Amino acid sequence: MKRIFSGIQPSGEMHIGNYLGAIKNWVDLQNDCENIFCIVDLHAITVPQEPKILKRRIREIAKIYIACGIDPKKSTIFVQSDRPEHSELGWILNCFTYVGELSRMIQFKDKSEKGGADSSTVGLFDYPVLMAADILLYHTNLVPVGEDQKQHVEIARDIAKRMNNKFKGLFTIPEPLMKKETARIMGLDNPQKKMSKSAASEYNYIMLRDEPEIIEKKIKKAVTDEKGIDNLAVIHSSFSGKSTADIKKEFAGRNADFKKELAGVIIEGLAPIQSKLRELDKNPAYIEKVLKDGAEKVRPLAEKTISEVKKKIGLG
Ligand code: AQP
Repeated sequence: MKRIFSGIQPSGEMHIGNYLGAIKNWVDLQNDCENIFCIVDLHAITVPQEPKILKRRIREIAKIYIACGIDPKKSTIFVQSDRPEHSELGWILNCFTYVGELSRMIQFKDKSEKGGADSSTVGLFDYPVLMAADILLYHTNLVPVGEDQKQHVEIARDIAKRMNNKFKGLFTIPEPLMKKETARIMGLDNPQKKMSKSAASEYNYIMLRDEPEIIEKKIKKAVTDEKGIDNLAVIHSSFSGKSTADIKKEFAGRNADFKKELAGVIIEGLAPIQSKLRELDKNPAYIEKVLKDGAEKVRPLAEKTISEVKKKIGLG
């Protein structure tokens, strides 16, 4: 059985790009693979976070995973910082990674654009190496991600191959797994760029907890140039199951009707998730238990990998 590992940062509220590009695909894979889904809080602190908000968001991501259909009986859900082996392996991998290859990472270029690379944290620069550690620690076969993370899975493969060349059979080489249609959901207000929780305007995204009136308002304001319409059709199709070609044909030249119908489709698609979220909000003890059990469940595998790696490279 193939092992899957993926994660989301608790760095903001979850939007439908995260859902359609990542979580929905995880749910679809859940019965055919061994699944490990992480809440990557150590990645979140690569940019400034407010401690109390971060703590709340870690639990929020766990709730979102479960509300979207990740079943803790079938899949392991845990918090990255609850397993120290991620940081330990991350450091070791750092010593087998070149500054040159990290300098080519698009996410770092994008995220450091505002303040400049010199005032970005080393953690932000090193983000892909920690992600490589997350993946390699569990001998992951498949990493389901959105397109923005593909380059990071590729560097994880490069590091693993480099270390396997030197120390035979150390790591499993992971493969990225993407659903072409939803790999890149674009911003509603700017379809040239991906939908992003850190976007400047709230009209960029639809959050999983957005109320129906907010969803209607945001869709009403969405840009409808060619790229915008393509993106809205992909969103419609992912929720309704209709093909994008049929949707575009049905609503050709009728943008207002299209937007009305689309808002309805999203509201309907998110309703069961929102209802489950409200249920989970009332049961914080259950979430704590899921996370604690998850961290215990992955412990043997994480400890085994780290001890093998240390032995092979001459440590410990
Ligand atoms: N717009 C998107 N379309 C498809 N997939 C997406 N993902 C993110 N945005 C889109 C996928 O969601 C997973 C979790 O992402 P993350 O929170 O760990 O990091 P991110 O990619 O940095 O997400 P955001 O929303 O863009 O956050 P900020 O604004 O903080 O940068 C990943 O699998 C990602 O590919």
